[in-house]
Amino acid sequence: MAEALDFFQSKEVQEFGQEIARYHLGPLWHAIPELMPQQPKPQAIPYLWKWETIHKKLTEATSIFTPARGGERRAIYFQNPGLAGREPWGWAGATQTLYAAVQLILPGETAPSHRHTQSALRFVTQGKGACTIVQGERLFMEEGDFLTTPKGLWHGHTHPGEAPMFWMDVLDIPTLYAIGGTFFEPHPDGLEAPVLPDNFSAHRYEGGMLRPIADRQPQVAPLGSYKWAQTLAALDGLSRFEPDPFDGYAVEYINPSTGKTANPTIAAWMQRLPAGFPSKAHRHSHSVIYHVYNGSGYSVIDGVRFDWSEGDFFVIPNWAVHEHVADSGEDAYLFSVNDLPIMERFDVCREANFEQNGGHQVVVREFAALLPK
Ligand code: GTQ
Repeated sequence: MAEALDFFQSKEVQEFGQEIARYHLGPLWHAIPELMPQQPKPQAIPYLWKWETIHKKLTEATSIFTPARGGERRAIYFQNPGLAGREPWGWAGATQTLYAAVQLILPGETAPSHRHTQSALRFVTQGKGACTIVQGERLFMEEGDFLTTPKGLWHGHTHPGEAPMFWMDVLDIPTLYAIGGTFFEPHPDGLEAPVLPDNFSAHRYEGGMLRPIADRQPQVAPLGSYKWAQTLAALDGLSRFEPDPFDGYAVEYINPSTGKTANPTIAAWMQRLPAGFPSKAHRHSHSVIYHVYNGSGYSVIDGVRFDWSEGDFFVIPNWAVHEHVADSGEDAYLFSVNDLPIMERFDVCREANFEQNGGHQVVVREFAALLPK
């Protein structure tokens, strides 16, 4: 080892590295530990954003951004501090593969329709009355609804209702950026005109697991909007039995015509953590973005305690050890998205239980969240 260190630090080796760098060449012997660590070493770090901060900044943004000024959508996205500023294009995702944002639309506003190679999903956090138009259908959004807009589908938003409406957007933007696969197209008509009855797909699937016969052939997004009442019913049924030791009661939103994840590249879950249930710690190679839909508690991520309450967002990077507890005396409902479908495509899914200390980490520090002034 000492010999290897001497080798890296020797003048000859250093100078050679500098010399070839002039030709835009690099020496692998320096780079290999960085390029190929023995286990995932994500640049994204565990982090948490408070709802108060996002709500305040988005509300302030209403005086800066209006649809009439252009810019497509009033959304503020999460820049993981471990990634922010590294990229020459000046933006960062919430994790290395996924982008997440909160979007605010006011009554009477319109976000023009467009389509792109990135896949998108939404989770409705607050408000009602706005709708998104996907594949010619107006999907009216209510709190707790999950909506999917896989790649290539036209989508635009409009708000015929009365109160400000907030939702979480998640897209695979960093992944598409990294592979150079970005295509984007505005709709020729601005906002796409609906051609189907309102909430068409949700009504077609009103029975939950019963599939209209026409959907025997796989479709990209036969169900556009997954209503909260049905998600809750799924969790209620599951809650009659033993919770999963790591995640409590958790369900995944699926495409009813294929049985696969509703969105081709992003998995989405809703989970209920029973009050006081001490989930066990583990880690996995996929990364997760959480949104606290309801309740409060804390997660320990790589030994750091992150306290969360309703509306907050937090990130678990790849391979970070984590556990969650709803400690307020009430169940907590956590919406989350993860990049398992991407990891599966590369066949790099791994998972490991945290065995020490009865399966619970020792807390070494508490995370201090930034609150708005
Ligand atoms: O609402 O269609 O946060 O296209 C980022 C890209 C939202 C959207 C985002 C988008 C949208």
